[in-house]
Amino acid sequence: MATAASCLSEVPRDALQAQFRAEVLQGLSQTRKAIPARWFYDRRGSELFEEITRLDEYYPTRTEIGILTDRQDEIARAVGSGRVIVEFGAGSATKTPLLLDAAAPSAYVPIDISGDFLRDACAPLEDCYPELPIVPAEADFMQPIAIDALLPEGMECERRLGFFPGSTIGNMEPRAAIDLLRSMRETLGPGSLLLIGMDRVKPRPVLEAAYDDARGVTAAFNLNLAARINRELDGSLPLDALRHRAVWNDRHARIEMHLVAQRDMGFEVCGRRFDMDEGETIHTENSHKYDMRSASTLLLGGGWEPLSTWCDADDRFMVVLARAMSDELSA
Ligand code: AVI
Repeated sequence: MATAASCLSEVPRDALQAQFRAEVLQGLSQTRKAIPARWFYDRRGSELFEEITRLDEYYPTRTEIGILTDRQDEIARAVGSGRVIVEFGAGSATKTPLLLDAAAPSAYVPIDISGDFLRDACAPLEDCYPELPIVPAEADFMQPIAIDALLPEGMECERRLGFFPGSTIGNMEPRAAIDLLRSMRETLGPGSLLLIGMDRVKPRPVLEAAYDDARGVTAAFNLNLAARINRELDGSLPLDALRHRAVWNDRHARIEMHLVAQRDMGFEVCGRRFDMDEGETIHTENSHKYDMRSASTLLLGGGWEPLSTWCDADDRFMVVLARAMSDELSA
């Protein structure tokens, strides 16, 4: 019953490439150079991220999997069965089956901007869940998506459960995170639920080690963004003169990743010239961390009322179930 290849709704590659070009050129032209973190995830970047999730220092993935495993029964009771599960981001081979087993959905819709990654993620699920309609959508989930058109006939009215694991919400500035939550509410519709992973604030050494591991995988992940610009935008960033830095910003409750110039340098991207002084940085990622209060404030701002929160024994990570608020309440 799996219908992966046939239901892909393609995002025009040219449009995506034009957006990458525009955002990189704009980001490098700012006084404080910055490039949105979503451009990390070409094929190489996605592979490196998978490697990060297995690092000793990087606790979020295994902690969240632990919560989803240990609390599977409670989560199952809270979400009920028969909903259409919409996962924002290509499903992870480890997390998605935990939810599919718990929630017995009527269909599964993973949404991801990378068609290649989406196809790879769906193939094993199709084998494991031959009866489940799997409807991948290659799209930018930052915008509301009309998934009705993709669903098998008669399934348009089923209630939906959004799944957004991994604390990916933390990679957005609070304002953008709220916009995303609102757009998810629109994609999922009235009566929907959202199960979302959120990383918690914790001591600086634990956080900084998680984003600057001893094996240098996170450094390679960060540097791959510069390599991608060189590959795809005819860039000449000197990779050997850029160094990875991860630092906790207490005021904004976030880990920041930067690429730091090791010397004065000049380079080109798409024929445009840019300069960096020694010590100047390109800010490549924010990873916000939450306490109960800030998590709840963010969700309410995005139109979602928190219903239940599950944490691990060390309070490192939380999985929150929230309910879509009505338009009047969330305005
Ligand atoms: C995808 N995202 C939630 C990761 C994070 O922890 O912010 C990305 C990441 N960057 C460096 N390591 C992991």
